Amino acid sequence: MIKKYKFGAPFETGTVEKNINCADGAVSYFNSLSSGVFNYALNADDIVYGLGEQVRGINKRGWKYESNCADDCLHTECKSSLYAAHNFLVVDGADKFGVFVDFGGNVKYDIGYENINTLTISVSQPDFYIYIIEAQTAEQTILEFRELIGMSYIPPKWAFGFMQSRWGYKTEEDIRNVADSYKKAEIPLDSICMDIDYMERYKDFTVDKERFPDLKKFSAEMKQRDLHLVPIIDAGVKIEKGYDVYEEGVRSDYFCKRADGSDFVAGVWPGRTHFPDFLNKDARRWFGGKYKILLDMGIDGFWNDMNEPAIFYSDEGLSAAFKRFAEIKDNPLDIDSFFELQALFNNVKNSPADYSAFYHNVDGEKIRHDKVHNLYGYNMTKAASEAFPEALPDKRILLFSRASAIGMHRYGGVWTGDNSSWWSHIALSMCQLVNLNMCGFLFAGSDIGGFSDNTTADLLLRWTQFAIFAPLMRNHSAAGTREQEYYRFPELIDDFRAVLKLRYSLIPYLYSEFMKAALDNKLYFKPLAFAFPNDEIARQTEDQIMLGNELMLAPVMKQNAMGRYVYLPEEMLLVRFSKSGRTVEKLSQGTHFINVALGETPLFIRKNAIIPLAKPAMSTAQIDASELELLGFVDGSASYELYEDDGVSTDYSNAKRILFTVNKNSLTQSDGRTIELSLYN
Ligand code: MIG
Repeated sequence: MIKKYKFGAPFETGTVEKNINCADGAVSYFNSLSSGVFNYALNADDIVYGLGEQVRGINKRGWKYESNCADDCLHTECKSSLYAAHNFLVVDGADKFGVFVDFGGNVKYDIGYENINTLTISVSQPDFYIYIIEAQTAEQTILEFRELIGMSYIPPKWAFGFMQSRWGYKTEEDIRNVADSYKKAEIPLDSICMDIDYMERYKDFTVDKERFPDLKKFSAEMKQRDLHLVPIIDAGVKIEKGYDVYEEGVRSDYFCKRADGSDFVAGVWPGRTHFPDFLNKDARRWFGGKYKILLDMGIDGFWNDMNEPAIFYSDEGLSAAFKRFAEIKDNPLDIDSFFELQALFNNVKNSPADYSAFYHNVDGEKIRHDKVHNLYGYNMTKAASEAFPEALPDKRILLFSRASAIGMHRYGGVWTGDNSSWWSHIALSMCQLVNLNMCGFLFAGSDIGGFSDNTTADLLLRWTQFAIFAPLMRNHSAAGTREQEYYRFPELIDDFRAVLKLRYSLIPYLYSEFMKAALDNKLYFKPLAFAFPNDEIARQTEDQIMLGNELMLAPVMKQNAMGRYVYLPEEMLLVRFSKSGRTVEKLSQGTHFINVALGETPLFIRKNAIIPLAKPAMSTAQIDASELELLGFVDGSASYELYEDDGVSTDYSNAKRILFTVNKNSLTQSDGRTIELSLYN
């Protein structure tokens, strides 16, 4: 059951797709303290899920969070907001309900911080909607919410292949080298990302002629090798005379404006830029149409960056800082003025003052940015997504974004931004992916190996052993850090090859799970608590998660650990995959210490469950699903529904769903393809 409450005159965010009548009276479950502030008394054992891409655990209790899309590259526990604003929470206890705050500005969530027993939601403006979703279980609540917000974005099938990226590939030759090195290492690969250096002076929709003399030809050369190029698009448009995107935007009033009507200036990678007004539908159409420039060169995937939007500096911020600097520079420095001096230019970045200094034009209405701040990246991605069908009808285009709000889940996926090469960030990515799923973001992944800081071979390997299960699987790193393509680590190359091959063997399964999650409204990843709601230990487990109905993942996430404790809510089959093949072991319900050597990927299969495995291939296009192995733990009967389609068209009605059923040791239902059975009991 869903109840909708209206406060003031809300801005229509476009997040909710279903029309629901507004309810009268107070918001269920909550006490309203003052305008926009709602309290809920938590019981000691309530779990609070949600908030999508955030810091900390799967259970969000014990911290205060904020919806405030921010370009922040230090993802530590003390932060309150990263790049996204996912205003959906689920309380799972004696009460079971979801709450969604439909609002584009700042929302604060104190989930047992000030008072360990109180959940407080504070909406920064008086105009918003709140939805309360009630169902029998927490999972059901989430699925009802997902129905409310519409179907999740579906990428092309090749996007489930491995993606290599690095901020530092500058030329065609750099990229060709990456492709060649992967080929030589016999490690599968489907795409290579192009970071900001492909552009001419960081200008959107331009290609640097020296570095990429003929991108169309180059992308065709890569396609020949089953490789897709995925360029980055930044939000800010460089101010430069003669640059058509800039000139058109100025001429048509498509940029965000200051209060006085002039175009707002933000310093980002290209230097001084204007921000396209993605909340203006005409500007959206215009900017989205520009992606065609690259689509026409054979590009079929993009990542949208800097769309919180990130602001390194504004004209106003810089001059205020210079002015203050002039005032204090001749004063004798005491400790306070020293710190003021030190902070002066740092604070110019992403400053709140700037976010309330520019305006959007929404159907003629002027709206101050801070009131809709969290909808900016969402609408940038929507702009691209809505324009794709015009350029390429009926074709799926890969699209993922850094900033997002719920609603954007219909238009693109997300990556979790600039994480670090820290062991704790494997675990963080796991928690983020689970909560992202609840908010509709199924196509998601984190920079494998870590973006900032230097990775190590073992970190990269352990991280990959988890990340092969994420829909978006990308190794990406920052300029200046240790190079972390898999072939850079010859000592472990056979292990990397084995884990990547495992990813490709799993693609028929992963793709089926993803497509069923999107089309049939299911979760891809979920916490153990959803599969075993009455199991107290399962409810508290945050370092193991479920994938589909078949698998439990329990990766090793600690350095130098050659194993880990695993909790099994029921008997399961442990399969360890490595370069020397695989071993299989039945484990009883309870806690076990399992040995997991550095090169081993552990996987748990539930009882009476089977998964399909293909022979490994060097690209998704080469996966031959006419021969499959069914690997399972079966002492009665088990079945699996495989989903297959052409992987590129947006018409899913021609997809095939094939049910495989096994009984003890024999296949009782199939579609006639070659099946090898590996069933254990
Ligand atoms: O200010 O384009 O999160 O993935 O490599 C940094 C350079 C800008 C941030 C993105 C990251 C990307 C980087 N970008």
